[in-house]
Amino acid sequence: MTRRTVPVGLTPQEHFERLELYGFTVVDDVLDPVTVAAAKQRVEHLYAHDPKVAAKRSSPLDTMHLENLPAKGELFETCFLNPRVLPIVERTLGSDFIAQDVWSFGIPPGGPAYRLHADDDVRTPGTQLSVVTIYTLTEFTAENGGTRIVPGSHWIPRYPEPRTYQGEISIETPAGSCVVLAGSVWHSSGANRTDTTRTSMSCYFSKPWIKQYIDFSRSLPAEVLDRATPEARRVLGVTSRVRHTERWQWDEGTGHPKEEHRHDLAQQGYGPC
Ligand SMILES: O=C(O)CCC(=O)C(=O)O
Repeated sequence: MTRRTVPVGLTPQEHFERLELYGFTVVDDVLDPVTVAAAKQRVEHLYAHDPKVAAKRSSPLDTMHLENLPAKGELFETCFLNPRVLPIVERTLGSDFIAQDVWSFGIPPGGPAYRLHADDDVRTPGTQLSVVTIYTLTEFTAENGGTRIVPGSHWIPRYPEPRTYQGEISIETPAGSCVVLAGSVWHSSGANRTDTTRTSMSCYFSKPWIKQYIDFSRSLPAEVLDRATPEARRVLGVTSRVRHTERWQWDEGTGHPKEEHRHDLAQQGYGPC
């Protein structure tokens, strides 16, 4: 049985406290086994066949990184909205948080640990600017590349050096959990010393005024945006994108110019809506 770094059955308040104090928590059993199997099959297919994964790799030991996941399968259009995880994100970042990107990291057999890093571009100890949520599609262990972190390092007003630190741990948890990290805690994927790939899907959230890694309003196919719920559209930043018209011409709900102005705007040379 997989060891668990964080006990099961914690309340949202207890998760929030762990995140605040230690910079991480793990929410148990957030995905059922059928969903885990379907997501794992899909991401592993994409690791093998999506040319955008290969484009970022120069060795079979390099991490397999899928970006813009909601464009890559219906399952991924809502995976980042888990109702047991989002309240922790909301409590930490405020109700207007957005997704920077939804991605997947696969650590192949023999893959080395990535360098310890923090995801925020500035250090703001005591105020979180971002939260990483990593859904485990295989178990995470110290052997297979489970996320390593330095608990409490989000309180330190500088970035890590490229070395190991005392107190560093590997997060261990079964498939179907969600590892929640403060974006500012020193962390990375670990080394995979097993013969199977460590698989995950993640959403990286931030305050709404931080520029997104990807503009989902333009990167997602129209049919994906059409079937997105109001909550998904807000989290994907579709309704908080920077206007390219004057305010009175803009529909905040859709993240596009108001229908009645589109023709005139196009005539005036405004770019595609
Ligand atoms: O996938 C992991 O274990 C770590 C992910 C990570 O380093 C990140 O999201 O910045």
